[in-house]
Order: sequence, then C-alpha cells, then structure tokens
Amino acid sequence: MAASPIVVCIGNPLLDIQVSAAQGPQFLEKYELKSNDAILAEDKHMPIYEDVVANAEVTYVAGGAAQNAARAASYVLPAQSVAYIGSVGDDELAKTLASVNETEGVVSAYEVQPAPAKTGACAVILSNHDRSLVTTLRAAEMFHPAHLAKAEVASLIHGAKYFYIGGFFLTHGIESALEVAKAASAAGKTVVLNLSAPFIAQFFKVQLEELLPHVDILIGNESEAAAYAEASGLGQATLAEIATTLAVLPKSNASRPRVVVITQGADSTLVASSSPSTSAANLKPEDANPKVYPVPKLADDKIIDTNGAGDMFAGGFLGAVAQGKTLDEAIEVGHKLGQMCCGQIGPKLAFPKVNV
Ligand code: 26A
Repeated sequence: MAASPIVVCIGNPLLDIQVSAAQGPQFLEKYELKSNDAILAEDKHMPIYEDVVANAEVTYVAGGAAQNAARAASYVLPAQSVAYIGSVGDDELAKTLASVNETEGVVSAYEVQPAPAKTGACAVILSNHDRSLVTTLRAAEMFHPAHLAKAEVASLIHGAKYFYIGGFFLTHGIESALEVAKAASAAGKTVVLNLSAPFIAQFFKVQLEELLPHVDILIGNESEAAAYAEASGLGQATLAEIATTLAVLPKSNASRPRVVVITQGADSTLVASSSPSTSAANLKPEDANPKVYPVPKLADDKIIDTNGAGDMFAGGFLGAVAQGKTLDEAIEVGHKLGQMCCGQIGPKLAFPKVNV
C-alpha cells in the first residue's frame, strides 16, 4: 500500500557534525560563538567545517531541526505516518539522511539539487550542557516552491492533516511556507510553526509575521520568545505575557484557537491559548492561561548532550496531537522525547523504541 502520511514537516535537511564538550570550548572561542545559540555561518565561520573534521573528534548525526521533529513525530505514530520535505544535494550526505528517515519510518520527499550543490551541514559545538549550532544551508536554501506541485509531493500534502514548518525555513522559504500554510489553514487542517532560533524573530520578523496568521500551534523556547518580544517592542514582558500575546495575534482560521507552547529547557513549559475550549489539543476553560507544566528532570550525569532536545519535544508533541491525544498528554510525550534525546548523542531517540 502506498504511504499516506498524516503529518508533513518542512525544513532544511542538514547533517550535523558534532564536537564533544571536551573539545568544544576552543572552537567557541576561535569562531566567536555563543555557547547556546543557532546561527547561519558568516564568512568568518566557513572554515569551521573542515577545521573540526581535521582537528577534533567529530560525530556525524542526522540533523536539520524540522527533520529531527519529523523523526520524533514518527516515533509515536505508525511507520510512514510522517513525511518530510526539504532540499538536498545529490550526494552521500543526503543518502545518509534518507536512510535514517527510512529506518525511523519517515517518508523523505526531498528536492534533489544537481551537483555541485551539496547537502547542508551544521557544526554542533558542545560545551557543558549547551550547544552552539553553526549552519551552512547549501542545497537546503535552493528549495523551489515548484517542488510542492510535483505529483507525489502534492499528493502527500493533499492527504496530510498536520503541517509542521521549521522557523529556520523562513530564511529563504517563505513563499513555500505560506503556500502550504494558507492552503492547510483554509482546509481546516492544523499548521504548526517552530520559532527555531532567536535570530528568526530578530532578522526574519517580516516573514514570521506573514506566516503567523495561518499558524494554529506555535512552539518555541524562552530565548526565542524573548527575541520575539524584543523585536516587537515588548522587551519588558514576562514569558507568560509573551505567550498570551502571541496566542491572540490575528488568525486566518478563526474557528480554531491558537495554542502557544514555550519550553524552557529543564524548567517548566508554558502553554497559552487564544481561547480555551473543550477540544482535545487545547487548554480547557478551567485551566490557567498560560498553563504551567513542570518538566521531569533528567539527572545531570545522564545528560549526554542537548542537541535536538527541543525538536524532539516538538515532534513528540506533534505526533501525540496527530494521534488525538489531549494537550496534557501531548506535552507529557514531548517532555519524554526531549528528555530521551538528552540521553543520546545528538538529535536521536532511543532504539529499540521505548513506549511513551
Ligand atoms: C537555518 N538554520 C540555521 C538551520 C539550523 C538547523 N536546522 C535548520 N536550519 N541550524 C541548526 N539546525 C538544526 O537544529 C538542530 C537542533 O535543534 C541542527 O541540524 C540540529 O540538528
């Protein structure tokens, strides 16, 4: 039987090149990187990819924020329930990413760019429990909106009920993101957006604001929420105020409330809703708004690294919502997968699968 995914994720497929916390700090210093950040590589960062391979012990792992989330959603759904769209090169890196997706039940719907375009990469510099991400998008930013109209991709999109767009995709892909989100929203489907990194709210605010009206579920962390507040003149607002402000921004599909989920690493997750109701993946009228969900703590000595933990939270949450679970249950699944990811090297989950 042909696959008929109910979830479609869109983002930048990347191969992560991880440098351990033992060797990370020297590269943070050399390339003037913050210990916990995600940036696009500038000219001064470009040598980092060859530098770490030549001068550090590196681990290669499948990455790309939305692709990680796709694998997490797939973890809690039957195989082939999740498809992932993004642009890669015609190379070994792309084959590695496709094979990881296949093993984990994700249908890859890549646009493949001809040589010399290469699949994108992310240098992941670890230190303590922080991770600094330096990305060169390469083929990922060559994504063409026309890819969405190809018969097999169009049919995936047509069949899906949940769409997850990586905020990172907005650096180059706003046209495609809008096309997907507008159509989904008009059809009463659910659109999920991840804020991805502070620099998206800072430097791609126009794109973010164009997309937000079509977003039903917005996911971000505390520094991304703060960057949004800063960029929107709400600099003094508390996290709870930022969450509720984002929830009530104008919405194209007014029949469904917007839910905003803000994670804070090991601290509590906040969930705000534009209008609490009795529908499953929403706050109930009797809930506090925002509602505070404590995070089960992973012992310090069990943390391998935090790369991808936020994506695994988001994907686990999304997969649970797509299963029809309640908001409380979906947040719990997200927390479990985020925690599970912290116990693995890179944006990975535990196999054989653990029931969550
Ligand atoms: C456009 N940028 C900067 C990016 C990324 C990215 N994924 C898409 N676009 N920068 C880092 N990542 C991915 O984020 C994951 C951790 O959340 C990394 O590949 C890493 O797996």
